[in-house]
Amino acid sequence: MVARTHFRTCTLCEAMCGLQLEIEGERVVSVKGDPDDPLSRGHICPKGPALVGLHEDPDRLRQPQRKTATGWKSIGWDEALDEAATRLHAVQEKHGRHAVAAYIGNPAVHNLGTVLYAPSLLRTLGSRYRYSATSVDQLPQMLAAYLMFGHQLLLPVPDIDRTDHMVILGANPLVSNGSIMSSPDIKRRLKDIQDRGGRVTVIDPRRTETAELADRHLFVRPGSDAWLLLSMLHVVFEQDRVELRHLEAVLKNMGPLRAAVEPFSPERAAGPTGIDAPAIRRLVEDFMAAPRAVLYARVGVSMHPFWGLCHWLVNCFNLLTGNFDTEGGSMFATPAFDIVGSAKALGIGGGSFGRWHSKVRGLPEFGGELPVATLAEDLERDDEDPIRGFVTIAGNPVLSTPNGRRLETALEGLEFMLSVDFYINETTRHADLILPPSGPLEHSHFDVVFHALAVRNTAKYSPPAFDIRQDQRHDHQIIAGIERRLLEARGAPRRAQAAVWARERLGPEAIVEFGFRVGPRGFGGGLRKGLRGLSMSRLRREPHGVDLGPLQPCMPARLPARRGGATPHIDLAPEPMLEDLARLEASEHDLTNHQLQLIGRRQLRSNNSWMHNVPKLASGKPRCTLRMHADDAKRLGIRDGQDVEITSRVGTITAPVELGDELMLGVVSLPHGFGHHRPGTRLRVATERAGVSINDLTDDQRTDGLSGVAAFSGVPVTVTPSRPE
Ligand SMILES: Nc1nc2c(c(=O)[nH]1)N[C@H]1C(S)=C(S)[C@@H](COP(=O)(O)OP(=O)(O)OC[C@H]3O[C@@H](n4cnc5c(=O)[nH]c(N)nc54)[C@H](O)[C@@H]3O)O[C@H]1N2
Ligand SMILES: Nc1nc2c(c(=O)[nH]1)N[C@H]1C(S)=C(S)[C@@H](COP(=O)(O)OP(=O)(O)OC[C@H]3O[C@@H](n4cnc5c(=O)[nH]c(N)nc54)[C@H](O)[C@@H]3O)O[C@H]1N2
Ligand code: SF4
Ligand SMILES: [Mo]
Repeated sequence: MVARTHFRTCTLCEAMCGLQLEIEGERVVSVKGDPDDPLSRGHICPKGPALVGLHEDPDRLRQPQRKTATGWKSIGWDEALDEAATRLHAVQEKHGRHAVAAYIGNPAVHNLGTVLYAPSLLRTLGSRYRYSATSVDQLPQMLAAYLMFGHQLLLPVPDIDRTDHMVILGANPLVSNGSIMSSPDIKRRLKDIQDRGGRVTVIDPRRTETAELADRHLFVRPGSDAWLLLSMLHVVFEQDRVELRHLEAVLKNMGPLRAAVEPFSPERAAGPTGIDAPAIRRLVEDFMAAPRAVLYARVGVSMHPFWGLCHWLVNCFNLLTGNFDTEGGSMFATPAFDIVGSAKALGIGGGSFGRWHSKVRGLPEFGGELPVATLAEDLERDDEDPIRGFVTIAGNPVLSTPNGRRLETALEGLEFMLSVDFYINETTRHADLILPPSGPLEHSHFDVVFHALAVRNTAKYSPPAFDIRQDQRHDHQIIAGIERRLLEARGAPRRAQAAVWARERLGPEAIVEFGFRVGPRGFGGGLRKGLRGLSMSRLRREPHGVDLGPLQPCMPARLPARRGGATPHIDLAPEPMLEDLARLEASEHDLTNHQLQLIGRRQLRSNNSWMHNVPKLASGKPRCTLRMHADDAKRLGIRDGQDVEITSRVGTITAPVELGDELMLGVVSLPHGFGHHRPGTRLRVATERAGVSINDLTDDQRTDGLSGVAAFSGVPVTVTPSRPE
């Protein structure tokens, strides 16, 4: 049997760990961290080796599946792609262009084929009803980037390898392995901060795994972070400690920002946040005293009704304390494939906000899509402009978006639903046709997204570990295949059809190569030197990847030209943010006057909703438990380990309770991505440990008033001991 060693990037999370696979014939016999990968330096987590479980999973689909009266039936690819295009076309012919909605899930950004090909299909579909996991995730960060810097993809990352004080707000990177901060081996990187005399502070309603490692942990009341951030900026102004460094000339609206934060003293923020004023002042003092410091915030402050404000304020705090675009502060990656520079060519664009609004609740469009919290009510509409067709690519919105029960009912009313996915899961079971792409070891990869969000500039290409069988297709082939047939069905010009055909034939590598040639424009000379000679053929010769060095200052050169001819600048006080402050002030007393608040909890062996079918990851004691403070439990007459009923405005679920002292009083926590008991799925391992879905409790009507993004965190709930049957 032929034995070989294969190196590749793990695509399961944002850390981009280098993997070293030993392969004998058709079998992977071992998976280890690749010590020569310049970013991950040998690190992996338990999910890396689980790629093999995914590869070998007997439940993973390889051939197109058509739903029939007697169950799923395998069909050929030509027939399947023809059917997909014909039926989408028929729905649009009958009900109009906007009658087909689409949802793109999280793994789509971890897959080169979907990243590069899906935007074009969406453009061709031409519907304004586009949704994605962005609006249950990083949209507020993109909104802040769009309004402040002029480009939705200019997302700063913490320069963790050189900072002296890192403040982590609403993120648990020890478990999530870092997000909008690709930083494999995060534990070591955080310990290195401490070893060089620096400190780590965590601000979180739960004493998380990351908080355990930190030098300081502050409990913060869920949903109150905007108060905290405003008061932190208040202190900077009050003490006259604003330090602008090299960006002074491009910063606009300092006066309005100063006026906006004036009313928010730490003394006032103490009430809503639950953090006393001296602790807030000390936090800011320590931050300003550190030679290099960075404030980093992630989904914990992106999932409540004021998350739009938070990421604006985080950027302002780093900017005003002189920790922006400087070593050890909040910086931008300058990747070989510059997704910012290439955004237009890829059909992604620099951003847009509020060009249209959802029909039922009037939530704003962002970057061409609507908040997914409106998906169910949009599908339910029965007016002159109904949605009757639906496409999902790499997503499981029934488990991952608010009020999943309402959504799954709405999916039943469609005329045609198409899913590009390799599992029959809680969402795709509703499809009429499932087109399964190749698995993660069967396709090539170059990370155009996460190289751009990494704490160090590197570049790496992974060829497929295994060839696909004759009867399999890659995501990019499926997506381009549908698009080309859709154009054909519409009688589009031959030129347009030929362009899609050419892209399909060329494959994603050719587009990456093109990206290397055209980018990166406007960067400093040093970076250009590092990139000289970078090409697909060089990357193919360097299986561990290429190191392009630490993050480098790149501002203001990288700021894009503004609409209407305004010069590139950084807006410290965008109008929509200032306007939203009134809503925040009006909520001051709601926060301290609540019942129990439910928050989420990511787990190391889990990955949103879709890795629960790999036996090695699913084993161990059940993880879908409600964590609660023992004092809250006592008050409510709840015993450790018993089943409890958790009730919100939209539903009730039952889960076992685990007591401890790691949660703030009044806060309970449940992981997301479970609830695999729905009938009709083909997830034999996951179904055995089904758990319950937190998103049967989260409320589609509870959104951030600014961006319309789902407010998963801090959901008001009641918890009662479960009545025995
Ligand atoms: N309550 C609550 N809800 C949450 C969150 C939370 O913290 N709390 N987190 C939110 C966040 S941050 C996110 S990103 C979303 C995720 O939400 P989704 O993206 O909707 O859900 P996933 O569980 O990632 O579903 C991934 C799907 O993609 C398929 N898939 C995997 N790889 C590929 C591939 O290469 N190609 C194709 N075509 N399909 C593939 C899988 O089989 C699975 O069906 O969930 C959100 N939901
Ligand atoms: N193992 C594993 N890794 C993952 C994933 C996974 O499902 N499992 N998902 C991936 C995805 S899609 C993403 S987006 C990233 C997310 O990466 P992270 O942002 O690091 O995600 P979480 O671990 O959910 O951390 C959010 C933290 O916010 C806290 N929190 C909740 N509400 C509030 C609040 O109101 N204020 C504050 N300050 N904190 C709050 C929670 O207690 C939690 O500790 O992780 C990725 N990595
Ligand atoms: S940390 Fe993320 S990238 Fe690294 S092995 Fe685990 S899942 Fe893969
Ligand atoms: Mo996410």
